[in-house]
Amino acid sequence: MTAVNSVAELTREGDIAVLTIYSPPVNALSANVRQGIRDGVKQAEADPAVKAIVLICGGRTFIAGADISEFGKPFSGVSLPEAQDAIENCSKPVVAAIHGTALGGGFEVALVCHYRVAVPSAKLGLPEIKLGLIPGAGGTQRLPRLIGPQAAAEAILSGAPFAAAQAKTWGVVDEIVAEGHLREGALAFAQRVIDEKLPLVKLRDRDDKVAPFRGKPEIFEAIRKANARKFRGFEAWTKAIDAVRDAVELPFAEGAKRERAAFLELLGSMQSKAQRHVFFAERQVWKIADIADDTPTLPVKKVGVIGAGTMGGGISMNFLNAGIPVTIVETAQAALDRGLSVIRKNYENTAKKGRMTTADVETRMGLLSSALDLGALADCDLIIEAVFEDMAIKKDIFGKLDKIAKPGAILASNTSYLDVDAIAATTSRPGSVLGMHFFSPANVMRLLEVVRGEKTDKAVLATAMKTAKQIGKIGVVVGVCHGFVGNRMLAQRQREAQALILEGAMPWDVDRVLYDFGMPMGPFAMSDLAGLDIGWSKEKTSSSTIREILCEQDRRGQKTGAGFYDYDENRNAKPSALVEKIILDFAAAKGINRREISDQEILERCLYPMVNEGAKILEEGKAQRASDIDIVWINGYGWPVYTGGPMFWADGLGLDKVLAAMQRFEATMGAAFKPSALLEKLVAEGKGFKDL
Ligand code: T1G
Repeated sequence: MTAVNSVAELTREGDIAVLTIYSPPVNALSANVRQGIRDGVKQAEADPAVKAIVLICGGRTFIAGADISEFGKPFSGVSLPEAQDAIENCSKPVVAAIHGTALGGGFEVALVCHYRVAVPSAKLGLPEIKLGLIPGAGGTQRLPRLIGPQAAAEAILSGAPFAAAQAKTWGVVDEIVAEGHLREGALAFAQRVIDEKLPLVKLRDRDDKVAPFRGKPEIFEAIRKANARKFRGFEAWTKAIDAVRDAVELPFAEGAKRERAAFLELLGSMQSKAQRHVFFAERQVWKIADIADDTPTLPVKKVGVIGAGTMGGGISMNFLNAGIPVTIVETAQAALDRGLSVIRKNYENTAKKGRMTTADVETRMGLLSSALDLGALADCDLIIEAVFEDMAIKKDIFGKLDKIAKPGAILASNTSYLDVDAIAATTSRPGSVLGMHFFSPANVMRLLEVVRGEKTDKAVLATAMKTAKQIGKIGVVVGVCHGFVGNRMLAQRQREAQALILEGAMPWDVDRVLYDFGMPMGPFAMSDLAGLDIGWSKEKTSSSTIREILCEQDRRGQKTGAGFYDYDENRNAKPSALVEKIILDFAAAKGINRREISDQEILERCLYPMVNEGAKILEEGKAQRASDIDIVWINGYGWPVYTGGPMFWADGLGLDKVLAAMQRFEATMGAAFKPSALLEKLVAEGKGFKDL
């Protein structure tokens, strides 16, 4: 065995050299790995006894891509293209042996090898688009030459990994070898290459898969059209399509040069910095400052859900999808039946779309039992209350659960706002109580705010976070305060949105500005979708707000065909002259002199107070880190990932700009805009939230 460097070693099996890369956790293409590949291949090539080379990785996976943590830092050492050239121009065949996830630059290294073998469980892919990038080491030029431009564009735009079997079908992988026997399989394949004198295949020389599409720009127009909506606001995707087109229209060298230039431009872009920030932020959320990663957790084999409404049903589906049995409890049979039929219908709709089989539907429904009595939850490990947002009701339920639930059971409330400590105090086991705040629709939205009570045991919190991961959620630990993190910040935006339409804007102006910023929809369209009458009371209503007036006129949102907007039969929204009149009359009655309000003012008044509230949340310790707040907003409300989330976005703007605006607004509109002490401190120190 020869050590090539600290992460690469060469061993010999007969006349085959095995170059093993071992750089945990994922063999990312750090400077050492790039150098180890180049030098290892050159050393093996120079050895006359060597007839072929196998490139394999130790640990959990083949190379999983460029080392994202190196991005943005000064480049050093051997470049990736240099390492790739050593392989592609090697005078001896190089066989990539793939397990785990060959992603991004890792896949691009495999593509310059002359052959590729993989175990069945291996996955391959080009996820660069998720980092605001395009493949930057030949992926956009070699993959189309292997599988054609449409399949390659789909793989690059989706960023989704594909299985070894698909890779074999495409010819991306030449052979699937036995699971757990990758090394032997790769050596046997390499021996065959030697014995049968198979050629040194260079994908860059292939033309048969791209030639038929030359001179047909309409193909790329179609791909652009098909993806425009999904990628609204993003930058990298059109460059990815251009690069694939170049693979069809240009010689390899020219196409590769243009790909590299586009990649480097995106690497320096704000969008890519934002999405790389989110990549690491999504991995930070699981780390809890005072709880060790290996804290023992409690078993969650059986879950109880109280309430079969929209939330209770959606919450139940998460566990059923993960194969965990659920008992759902309601107070009345009709409500229970309705809840169960909604769950079944959701699954059947998914099956109709081909995303699951009818057998899956029955398997999931088979895990679901129901009852009208809380006693049915006595043997549950985790019980999630998802009833009406009323503290008295929740206290009553937790008081009863305390007597019913088995010792050690975790009692969670799905409350969106309320004081989890007060709920816990109604039990004799506050250590077992916390909040698990799902976001509607609960079976779709990834975010789960895990509300840590004053007395929540560490093992209970760790179990809730582990459960979040198990059901495919991204869990964020938040502290007890009104609205926790997401809704507490949302309240700031809602207040300003309502004020703005009295002062001079119209709902469609506010919605347009926030939609153009990148939100999935604006606050008024969102209210219409959710229903304006949530929490509205026919008996108590007194035309005291625009919303009350709309509800009084039966304009309760999309479900009544009218709310802030008028809706046609296809639920397409359009501004309403009637609502405009209601707003003008209401403002006049209040003596408000309306004025022209700029888009910039709308944006600043809706978003800066949210950032300021986020700063207060950090000051109060209700979130562990600013990037957790970014994760909450991206995954709970659709904040555009290409801005990195509210706190990263504010850092990018410059907190001094946010502070100055808040001070301006405070001077004219009062205390709601009072800057937080943390915001003032950071600006005074010339720092950002990232420096916390
Ligand atoms: N660079 C640096 N660190 C990485 C990394 C990477 N590419 N991938 C993972 N890590 C770290 C991660 O931060 C975590 O660290 C640990 O590894 C385990 O990751 C030229 C330019 C491979 C599917 O986008 O998709 O190549 O928190 O918790 O759930 O064209 O990691 O433990 O300290 O996610 O088992 C393209 C990104 C880069 C792949 C494993 N490649 N990684 O998932 O573990 S751009 C990617 C993943 C590129 C080329 C371009 C996943 C995974 P820590 P993990 P996992």
